[in-house]
Amino acid sequence: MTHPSIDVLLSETRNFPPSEDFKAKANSRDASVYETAARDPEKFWEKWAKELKWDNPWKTTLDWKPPHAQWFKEGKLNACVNCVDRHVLDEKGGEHARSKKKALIWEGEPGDTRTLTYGDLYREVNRFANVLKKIGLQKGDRVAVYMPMTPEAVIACLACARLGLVHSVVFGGFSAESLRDRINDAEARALITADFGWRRGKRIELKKAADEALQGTASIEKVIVYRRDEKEPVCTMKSGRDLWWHEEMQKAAEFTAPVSCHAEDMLFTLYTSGTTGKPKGIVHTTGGYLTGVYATTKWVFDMRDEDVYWCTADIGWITGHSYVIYGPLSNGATVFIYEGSPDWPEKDRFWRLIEKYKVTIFYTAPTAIRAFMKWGTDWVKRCDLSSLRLLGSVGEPINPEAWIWYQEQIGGSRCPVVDTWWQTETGAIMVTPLPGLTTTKPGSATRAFPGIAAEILNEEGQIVKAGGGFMAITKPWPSMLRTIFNDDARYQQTYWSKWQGRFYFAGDGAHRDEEGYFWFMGRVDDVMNVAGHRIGTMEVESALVDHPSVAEAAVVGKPHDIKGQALVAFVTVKEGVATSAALAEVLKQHAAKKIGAIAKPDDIIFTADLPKTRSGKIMRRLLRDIAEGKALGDTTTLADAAVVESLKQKYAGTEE
Ligand code: 7RM
Repeated sequence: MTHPSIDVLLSETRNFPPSEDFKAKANSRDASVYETAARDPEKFWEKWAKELKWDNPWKTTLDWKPPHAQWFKEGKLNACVNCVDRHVLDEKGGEHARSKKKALIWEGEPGDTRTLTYGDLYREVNRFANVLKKIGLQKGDRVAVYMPMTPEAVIACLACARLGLVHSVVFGGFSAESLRDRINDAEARALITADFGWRRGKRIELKKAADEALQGTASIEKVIVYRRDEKEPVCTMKSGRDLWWHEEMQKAAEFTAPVSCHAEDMLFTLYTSGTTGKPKGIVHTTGGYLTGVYATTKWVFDMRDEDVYWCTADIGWITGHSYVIYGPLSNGATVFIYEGSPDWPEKDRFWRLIEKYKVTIFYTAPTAIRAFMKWGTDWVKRCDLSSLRLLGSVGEPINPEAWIWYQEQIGGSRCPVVDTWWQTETGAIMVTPLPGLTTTKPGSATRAFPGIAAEILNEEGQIVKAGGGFMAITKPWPSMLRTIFNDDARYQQTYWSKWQGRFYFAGDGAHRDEEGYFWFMGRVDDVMNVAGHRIGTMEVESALVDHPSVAEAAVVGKPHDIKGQALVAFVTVKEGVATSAALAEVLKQHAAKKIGAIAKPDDIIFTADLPKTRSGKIMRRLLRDIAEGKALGDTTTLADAAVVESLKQKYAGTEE
């Protein structure tokens, strides 16, 4: 798929106003909120923050010393209390009605199931917090989490939050080396992992990867290992370092007092790809983050007590943090989580799950939607999806065709579709329809959430009212990243240098139509988006260059029908190395081994030279044009124009 051009997008005439029924009952029904929030965003956010449970009130809503924000700074609260205790204990310490409500409904890939009420979750989290406390962890310590999608992944994060420990979740699909780098950067003292998880019928041996990672880390003192299947634990344990989750839980105390945290205490760090080789630890703090995810969950997903909500993201990504854990649980919602792949054992697995658990709200990524489209509607039609009442999309631009398919085939033309734009850095949804208020247009994420100052700016930082430019946020918002872990200079450079500290630079290109709706066009930097996952050009290049045969590599994204983008690597080999299809395969595997399967290039193109400027910079733009099969743009700055021509011919030769 080539994402439609802006001209095609803007000629989209279909639009979908909210139904009368939805409008009448929606959590957000008053359109004047956009204006009132814009007039006084601090007041708007303060109102939301007051819906959370605080131990101490704040005095200053916002302290803004660009580019550093502090929200609710004198306030104290605990994120775990807000997600769990508050639904279990009432104000007087008695039992809250929600304690018997389902908090987590889980299904593992092989079909094993578990349900935890809020009361159950409270007990598990308390016990596990005690386990963490007993190994000597203290407020502010970092804890790495490398888990399959099980209730224990959620419990691990919440137990950290209960003690003021900073979790650093590493996606289970990342390699041992990626895990090692993240542990080292965060200087994590403990690692929480599992012996294995299931994916497409295969065991993903997390502990084995963890053991490999730990050979290169000095900071980890203890490893807690969750046993995924008691009948067949599959790992070795290192005595003195490794502890079994289930054994420690048996010995742990029933109650662990929550640690009252400052609003600006770190809640977690999460690594994300940028334009340079090393992923950066995005820092989120407690009060503002929780306020942002709480508010957006309630309004964007229209969350209600009777909903069964399913966000398909893994907790290894920000979507899992904000919209599997903190947003829905702070709302007291019932959250469904599934461990495995959508096509296992059959391509109807998701629809069977929706039918079985009567899921009402479903949130997934365009890449998944495009795969479902390709698999065909027969898989969908055999399941009863009538429980659904709202659909969400996130992670990359959604093409109108996929949007319409989603709305018709999955939503039965009955459910509003919310296309939500946001980032690891923004913490919470920033641009989105409000399902009871916004008339949607397929392919547009529509408007900024109330209280969010989103604009398109030109190179000079002037507002583009209608037209194209750079996506920017012009005022601080509660859930914004506070810095990059241990690298504030990089924080300032990456997000705030483009317009001299005045506005937040998101790295996305976008367009605004006459009505002010946003249309996102993809990244404008060297970050690629493969199947909704962010991956840096330089990260993959470093992985390739690490191979002994490779002299130089340049990686670009090319349009892909399902994944949105796929990776193409242009590689020059070292003197004396013979290129072959076998070597290409070896290099693909090498990238996957170094980073994780998401970093595996689809194509490797060997070339004697890479197109460079006279100052020696690789011209990725030209490589992108070649990979996209486009006419070549301006080549006048090239040191050697012949390189490009021969590459172009070579690339054409690889296409079938
Ligand atoms: C939530 C998440 C962020 C990047 C972002 C965009 C792209 C995300 C949308 C989107 C168009 C959307 N965080 N992106 N959502 N593009 N429409 N609704 O994905 O940090 O992993 O990625 O993803 O390019 O900058 S992320």
